[in-house]
Amino acid sequence: MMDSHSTRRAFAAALGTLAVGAFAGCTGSGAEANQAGGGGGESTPASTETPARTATDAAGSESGGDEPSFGGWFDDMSNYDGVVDTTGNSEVTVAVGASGNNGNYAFDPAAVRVDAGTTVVWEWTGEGASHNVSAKDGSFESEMTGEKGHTFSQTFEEAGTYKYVCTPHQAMGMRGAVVVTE
Ligand SMILES: [Cu+2]
Repeated sequence: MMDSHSTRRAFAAALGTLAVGAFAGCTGSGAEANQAGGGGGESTPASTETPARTATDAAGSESGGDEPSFGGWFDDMSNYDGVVDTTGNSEVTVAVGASGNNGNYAFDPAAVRVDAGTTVVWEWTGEGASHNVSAKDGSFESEMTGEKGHTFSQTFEEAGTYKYVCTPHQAMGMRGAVVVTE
């Protein structure tokens, strides 16, 4: 022990601070690694933290398993804040041209949960140029307009998830979904 210790000291003295950092990182031996400070000492705890965080995140999203994933439908969207529960209402309003996605390129709420038989009314804010409401499955499609106060309605009788977009702004994140429950 004493021998290798003094040998290290000798190396350190000869090679300078940079070499001490590298050497301490390799051996990982307690006090000496801490004394070496900077480089090697800091990177080791950081790399053990990263997997711990990932595990926490994974557990978190699993516990929210009630939330539909939508297959990444709402990825890269600034205004998506989960599915808003609007069950218990026969009519639900969604703003078209709400603030979001670097302008007025959002539906608000982006995703709503409604009872079967609910009528969703999309109401145009008049902001962010012309928008429309277009179902991915083609089951409904509104006019393309920028007129403030314009509305488009669709009554959802069948349970399921209905994704829709604003055709010109879908790539910017102007996407929505109606989740219809029984
Ligand atoms: Cu739009």
